[in-house]
Amino acid sequence: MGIVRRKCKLYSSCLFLINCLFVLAGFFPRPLLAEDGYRLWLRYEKGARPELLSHYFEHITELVIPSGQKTLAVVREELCHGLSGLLGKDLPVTESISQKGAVVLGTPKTSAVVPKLIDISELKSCGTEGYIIRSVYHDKRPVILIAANEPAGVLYGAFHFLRLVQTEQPLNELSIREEPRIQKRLLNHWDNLDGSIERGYAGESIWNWKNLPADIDPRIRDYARSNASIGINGTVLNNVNSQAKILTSEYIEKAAVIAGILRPYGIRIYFSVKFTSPMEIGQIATADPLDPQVCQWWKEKAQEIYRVIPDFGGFLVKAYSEGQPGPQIYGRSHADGANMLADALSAHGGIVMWRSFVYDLSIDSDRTKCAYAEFVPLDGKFASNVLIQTKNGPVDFQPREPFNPLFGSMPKTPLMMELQITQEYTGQGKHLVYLAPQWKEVLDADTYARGPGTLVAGIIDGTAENHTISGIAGVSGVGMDRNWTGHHFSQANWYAFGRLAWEPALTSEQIAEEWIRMTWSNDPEVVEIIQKIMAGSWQACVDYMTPLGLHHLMAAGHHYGPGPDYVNPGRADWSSTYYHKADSKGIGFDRSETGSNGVSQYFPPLRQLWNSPRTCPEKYLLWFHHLPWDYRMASGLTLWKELQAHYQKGVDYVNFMQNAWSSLNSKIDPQRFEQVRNRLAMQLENAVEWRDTSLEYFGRFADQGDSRK
Ligand code: GCV
Repeated sequence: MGIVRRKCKLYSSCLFLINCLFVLAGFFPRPLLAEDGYRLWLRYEKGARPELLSHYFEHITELVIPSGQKTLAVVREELCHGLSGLLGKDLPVTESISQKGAVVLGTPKTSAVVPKLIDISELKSCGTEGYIIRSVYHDKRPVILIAANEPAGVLYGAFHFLRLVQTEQPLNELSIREEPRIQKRLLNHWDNLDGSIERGYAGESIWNWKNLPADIDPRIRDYARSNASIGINGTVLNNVNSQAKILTSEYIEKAAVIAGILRPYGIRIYFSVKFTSPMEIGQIATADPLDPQVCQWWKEKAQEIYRVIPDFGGFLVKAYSEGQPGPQIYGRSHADGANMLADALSAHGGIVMWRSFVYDLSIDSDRTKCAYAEFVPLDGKFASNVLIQTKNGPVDFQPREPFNPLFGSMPKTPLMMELQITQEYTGQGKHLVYLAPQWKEVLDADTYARGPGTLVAGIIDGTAENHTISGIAGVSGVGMDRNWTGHHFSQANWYAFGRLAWEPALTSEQIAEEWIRMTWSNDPEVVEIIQKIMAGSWQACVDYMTPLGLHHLMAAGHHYGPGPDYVNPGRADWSSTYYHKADSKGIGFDRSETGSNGVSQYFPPLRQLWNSPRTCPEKYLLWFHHLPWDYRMASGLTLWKELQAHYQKGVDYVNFMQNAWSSLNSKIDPQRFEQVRNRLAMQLENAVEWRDTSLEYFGRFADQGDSRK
């Protein structure tokens, strides 16, 4: 009895202790979990070489920032927070410069100090979001000046400055002038109003619709900070597979609260809208874009939105695609639909982003050709506040696709590019795949649309075709997971998207290095090894999933594992066999002149180059050609052998990534190290499965003749 009582006492003491720990953890919930990935690239940790920073900050002893403006208030907060972490001490903040060295921030309108330190006409060319960072002297004291025309520019300049400090760059003789190349730099959330996320791999939606407008999750503010730090200035809150409910007064009120949190960070909100909303929530019998009642309904809806969200950005529309309704129901065109919405928004400065992701096989039996066929004839017919939002490639965010032939083919219409940050087809939240090289391949591609040198990036930023409006969108991978993106390395894709949206000419290596230094460490060995891991990770994914131009071989529904034999009974183009067309004669989709003639949608000389297997780059070979298994590749191997070699190369690279990561054991915090290690192990298993399943399936055809081996 006595023993039992003592055990009970011991047990309840333990429980008490555990409870105490939980209570304490409640008071200090996050700092105890210092390295869980929540802080993303804004960790602001004191570096391993504090002497470096003390050297630069020896004479810089205060921050001079004007007060009274909301964006400048967040600049002040971020700089104080960031520098305090990085320097290990707090710098005092003042509004007027004293006899000390200082970091001075502001606009000519908000600061009396800024005009004393720079000829403000120099700022003219910086636009509303650009900035200048410069080392100057004031009364012989060193000053780092961060000046812009508008507070948003100061915000971006402040984050740039923090990045320099975080990545241990020299801070003397600064002379930086930056301005974003693309105007609308948006995340697209495929978040549903019930909290689920289409193709989301990092938990539920961060928009807590249920509890808004009463409860505001502090996470939304951290979301805003993170986006502002990489220059993102807009976010579409809801899924393109939209529900009319987003346009009800109840949801507009909720969204207004989110808009209020994002506003000081320079971020506007946008809605994905459903074309039949006037019927679903407006009691109108039609959604015909030429019906005056319908036009009036959208106008009044826009007015209602702008009354509560004065800086509302506009609408994103997925029309007549994958079950979403569109103007075609009424015999109208994409232009009729887009222009009607554009008209409703134009008085308020809003835009319409009309997606070109359509693939009605009755228009062309080759899915890659459908969007071009529908949209190119409409060039010049869209209102001036309409952008056509076009996925990077003509299919659907495959591991690798040639650029979408719409780029360059609609010179009278601004085209936005849609990239996918969430890794729907590239290992979701489980595989380490750094996507910046994929995006760079497309941005840097020469369309030849207006002669050599007409890069996709120039079409997107408006310079190639003289557009005054430009945009780029990334389908967000953000969710409620503590580290935001599921895989710690998927954060790099969010980061890279923002950086490339700001400046498409940055290299993927530059971006990776910045991100590694801020997210992991400035230790040269860590930087070098993680650089290597990231650099080849996309090509590895292409190799173990869909090498040599193969595409869409994922199993049904989830788009994760291999399913080369998958046949969808309802739709040919939702079947893997439609894309690879493997048979005893060979493999690949013939889009040459003698096949579907998909090559004709590209400008010369690409059209001719890609038309012949001999001049088509091998990375796109089976995208454009159906070739015999014993076709001789540049390496001298048969196509079948080459395919096998690529699958193996992909697996080998994952092996390499695993070993390289393990070598960092002592240099990375245990929590993140283990999580990445576990995912790499899973990635290796998956890569092997991809290789084995694909080769087993293709081998059924390829191994039929001796010469093919
Ligand atoms: C939001 C692909 C995805 C869908 C997505 C669609 C789109 O088909 O699998 O989940 O729907 O693209 O971009 O509209």
